Amino acid sequence: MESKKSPTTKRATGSKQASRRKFLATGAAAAALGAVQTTAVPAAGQTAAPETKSLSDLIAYGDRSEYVKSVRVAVDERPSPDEFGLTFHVLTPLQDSVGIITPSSLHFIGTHRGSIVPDIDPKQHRLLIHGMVDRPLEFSMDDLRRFPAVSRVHFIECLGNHSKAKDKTVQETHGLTSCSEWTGVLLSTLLKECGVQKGASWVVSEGAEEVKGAGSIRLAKAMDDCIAAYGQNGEAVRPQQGFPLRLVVPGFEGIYNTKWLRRIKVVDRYYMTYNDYGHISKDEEVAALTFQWGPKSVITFPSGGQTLPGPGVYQLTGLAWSGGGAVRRVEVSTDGGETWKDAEIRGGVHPKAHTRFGMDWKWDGRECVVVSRSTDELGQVQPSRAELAAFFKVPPDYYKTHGVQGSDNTIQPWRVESDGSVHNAI
Ligand SMILES: Nc1nc2c(c(=O)[nH]1)N[C@H]1C(S)=C(S)[C@@H](COP(=O)(O)O)O[C@H]1N2
Ligand SMILES: [Mo]
Repeated sequence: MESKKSPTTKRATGSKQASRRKFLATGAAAAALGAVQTTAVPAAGQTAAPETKSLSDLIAYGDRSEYVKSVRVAVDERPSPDEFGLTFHVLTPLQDSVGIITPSSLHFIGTHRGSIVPDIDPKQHRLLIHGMVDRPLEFSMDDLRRFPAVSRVHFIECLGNHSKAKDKTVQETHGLTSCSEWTGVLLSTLLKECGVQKGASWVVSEGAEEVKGAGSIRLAKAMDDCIAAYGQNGEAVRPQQGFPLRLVVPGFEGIYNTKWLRRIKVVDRYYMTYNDYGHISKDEEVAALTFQWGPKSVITFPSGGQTLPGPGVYQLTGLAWSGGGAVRRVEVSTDGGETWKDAEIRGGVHPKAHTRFGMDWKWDGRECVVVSRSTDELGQVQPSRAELAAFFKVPPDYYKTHGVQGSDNTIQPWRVESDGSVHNAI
């Protein structure tokens, strides 16, 4: 139904009027058939518009309960969609998450320079693989489905996922990461089909939209666990996530996960692309930090903006993940990092995927600071802001007032006040 479609999938000009006309037309038709009146959940920056759904629509594609209101919000620096229909970063409501899978409709949206989601007909879509290969090949979506598929659970996280002192909720501090089951063909399968030539060492991937999403990854990574994905959580990849085809580069910074994937070129060196602005640094230590995510975790309950009704037993819970592989251990401290206790892993543990942890927690009603820290299968341990400061040889309090360089995988503290309110305690 047109009125339900994300505004970002429409062209910038004339779309408002056209959709309004269509909305009025379908509304009248549905009313004549005795339709059920429901209210759409407002997207960020929009006001709720009444929406009419026919009974057959409600059967055809399910809606969530009208009592469930969890929504994505745009980052406060940039409204989305803006007056030109461009979408910038949009945050997943992690505070409401359960389990490890992000519903596709709540997956964060990351666009480097803002984009209008391209409206791609999968029948017309092609993936070209060329460059240093024996046989350059063009794959239709039907061609891709003739190769063996894999389904794997992986997180995607934007480099911009920085926790700042001004951020109030876990959606604001950590909402630029989400986790889906991705289905598609391993990139290695397709590259082998084309025959990678000797001397090739990098691949460049390109998306189909106006602001071309492109990025270079090492051939070794491309041959390892990257997926040309057409499926997300049991159905087609969502338009905002790259329909009909996206690259999933497990564990790497979000920007390498090229959406609306249309071209892969096999090359013998790193290619700078439009996206490299701000993502490459002459400082080698900083540059290294922008590639693969380190171990990370965050407590989603209790977290900023929530309120505990009073002392008593609660389930403290959160998410842990690492670009280095599977999460091996999550420790929790309820005294700001003085003493630590192992949390339980609750649910599936997948490499390079969100992993749910939890523990019974008895709150005595006194002010306290809760923190979590994860360790991955490589033995890497999530650092605190003070540890990061020591590593980079800056004053211990430096990262309370300055942004973290590169990717921010530092420990997130939440302060629970004696009145039960929870606040960001960076
Ligand atoms: N074609 C294209 N691919 C893209 C982008 C883009 O703007 N265009 N944004 C990248 C960035 S910066 C991130 S963080 C991830 C976000 O993926 P998501 O929107 O599915 O969450 O997609 C990456 N792939
Ligand atoms: Mo990103």
